[in-house]
Amino acid sequence: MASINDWTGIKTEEVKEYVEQNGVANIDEFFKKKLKSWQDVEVNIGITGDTGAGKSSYINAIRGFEDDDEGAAEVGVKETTKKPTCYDHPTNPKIKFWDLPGIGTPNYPDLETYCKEVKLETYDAFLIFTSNRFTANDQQLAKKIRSIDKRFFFIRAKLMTMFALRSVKRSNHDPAKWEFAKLTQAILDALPTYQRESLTLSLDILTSLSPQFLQRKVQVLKTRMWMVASLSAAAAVVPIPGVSIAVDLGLIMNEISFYKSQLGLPDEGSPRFAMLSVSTQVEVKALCSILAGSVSKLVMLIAAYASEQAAEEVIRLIPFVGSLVSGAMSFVSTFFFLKHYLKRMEKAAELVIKEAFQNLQID
Ligand SMILES: Nc1nc2c(ncn2[C@@H]2O[C@H](COP(=O)(O)OP(=O)(O)OP(=O)(O)O)[C@@H](O)[C@H]2O)c(=O)[nH]1
Ligand SMILES: [Mg+2]
Repeated sequence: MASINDWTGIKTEEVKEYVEQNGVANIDEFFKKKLKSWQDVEVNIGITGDTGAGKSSYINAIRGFEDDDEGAAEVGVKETTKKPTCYDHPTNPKIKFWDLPGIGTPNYPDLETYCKEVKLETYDAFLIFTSNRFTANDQQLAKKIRSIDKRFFFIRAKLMTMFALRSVKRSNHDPAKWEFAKLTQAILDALPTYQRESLTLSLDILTSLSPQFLQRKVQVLKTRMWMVASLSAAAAVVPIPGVSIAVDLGLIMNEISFYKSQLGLPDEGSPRFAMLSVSTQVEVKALCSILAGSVSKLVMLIAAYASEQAAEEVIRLIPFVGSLVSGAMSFVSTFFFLKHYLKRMEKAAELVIKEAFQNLQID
């Protein structure tokens, strides 16, 4: 069975602090909150750069707006955007694009005034729009952003022929969609870890079906596992017959169901399911069957992952687990069961993506 090296993403400092202050009595509340916290994360992206570089046009393009549509950002040849304006990401309202005024205009003649007026430090990451060549403003802006410990990347908007992108009909072949998936990944990479992980979970895998994006999801799901296992140990309600452990079955089922939606495994009977090869259908069906299947079967599956040796390692690594009634064995069986199951679901999701691509090419 696994050794200590296999435990990924366990960050015990916060738990330790909590236990020191509150004891273990309500530790389940602590983990429940942590596991849900990704839903509250909002990311503010500052769209900045020289005046006229195409910032507002770009925001319209990725939102699928024509420049003269109602609700579109105002576009123009001369110093058009006067104050920071917020626009939602088209598929994820947790990402806010802030259309900032251009730099180097009468209202914002120098960098210092600009940074102060647009409140540069309030954004989480930046896209710096440049025209054909890098200007002094671009360089100074980049330096300034780095000095406040934020990340940015350059976009040469007009070279990306956004107008061409916009005119293509929306479909799975839509290049705007690919452009957009690339942009989203770049944004993710520019964010601090916690925001990146939270945002990864809030992105819909179907809009950016790609093996890389699947990997990102899986990595984040792995970082939750030790928390789910801790919670299962803390809230253990169902004793497993024949073994002296108990786990929280409802919690485990919820997490598996979360994996299913996060990884985009289609429901049986849905059009996406019907498009899969027979062997992939069988695997997806088998994986999802435990969500509606018999409790005793699930219990036996989980119990198979109990291990004394691993339990000892857990207690060394996360001491509070040892002080819980059902303790380390519950943790271990939950953790390894989830680990094993996520691996299988990841493999199935890879097939789902691969087959979706093949279908696209046949179309
Ligand atoms: N050829 C071409 N022109 C573009 C493109 N994107 C924007 N423009 C034009 O460039 C001008 C400036 O565009 P905006 O999007 O208003 O630029 P901005 O960076 O928001 O400018 P400010 O709000 O003044 O900072 C407009 O006339 C746009 O029509 C592009 O991809 N190609
Ligand atoms: Mg503008």
